[in-house]
Amino acid sequence: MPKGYEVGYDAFTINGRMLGHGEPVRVKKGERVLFHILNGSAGEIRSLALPGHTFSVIAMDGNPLPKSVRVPGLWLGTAERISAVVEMNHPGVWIMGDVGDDDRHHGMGIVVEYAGYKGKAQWVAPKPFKWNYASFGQVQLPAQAPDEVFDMMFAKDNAAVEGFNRWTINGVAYPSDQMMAIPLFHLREGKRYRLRMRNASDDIHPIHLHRHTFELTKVAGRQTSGVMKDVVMVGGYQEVEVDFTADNPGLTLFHCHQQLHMDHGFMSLFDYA
Ligand SMILES: [Cu+2]
Repeated sequence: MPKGYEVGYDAFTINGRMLGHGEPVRVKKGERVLFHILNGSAGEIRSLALPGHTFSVIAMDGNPLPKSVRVPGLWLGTAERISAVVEMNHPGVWIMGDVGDDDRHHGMGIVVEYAGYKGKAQWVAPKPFKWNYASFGQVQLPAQAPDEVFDMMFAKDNAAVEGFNRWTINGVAYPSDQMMAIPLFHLREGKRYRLRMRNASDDIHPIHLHRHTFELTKVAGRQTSGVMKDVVMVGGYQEVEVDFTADNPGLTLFHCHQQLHMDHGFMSLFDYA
């Protein structure tokens, strides 16, 4: 099958400025700096590294983690938020930027400048690292059992909508001309639900549930608990399970946060009985 169209980008910014423009982040040796990072792109997944430094992640999507977890770099799907502390213990003038050279060369970075240091900002590629949400949770403590499980299969019809891919959840593409489509998933207030999501495509989907916070319970076969989020990336051909309590009656949209996927079917509606 021919592949569908994708969107490309020419310029990338942090706080509205491309790398090399705007003011650097000015720090002093010994400081602990808390970064609140939001991936505000409509369609891009981002990485972020700062040469010679590590990130202690303390919160995801605004929810504190059970414990802080130190990682060499960050990975954020569309609309994800990470709060992380960086100990400034490696003086110099550095580029904090995307590990993808092409995106960084097109602006995705910001200069971190230590007091007393001048000159051209340096980039050093970090050692490869694998992002796994389960590392941020509690492995030994299984999540509470749900009252009901919803199985969800995400699939792609290549180039099916005027050259763009069409996306389906359990075989249904959300109709683009009907904002109030028929709800496919029904909730009862107070019950705990598990979404067992299976990605039958090779794309990564940053999945978002409106009006609720979910707990990650299984990521690619790894049990976890205690990580509360509202966006989670489901990798290509990966399975992810999340649990949530139905505690906010009303119509609730569930969708992939990749705008192009959402525009072509990747949404579904929950309602309360
Ligand atoms: Cu998607």
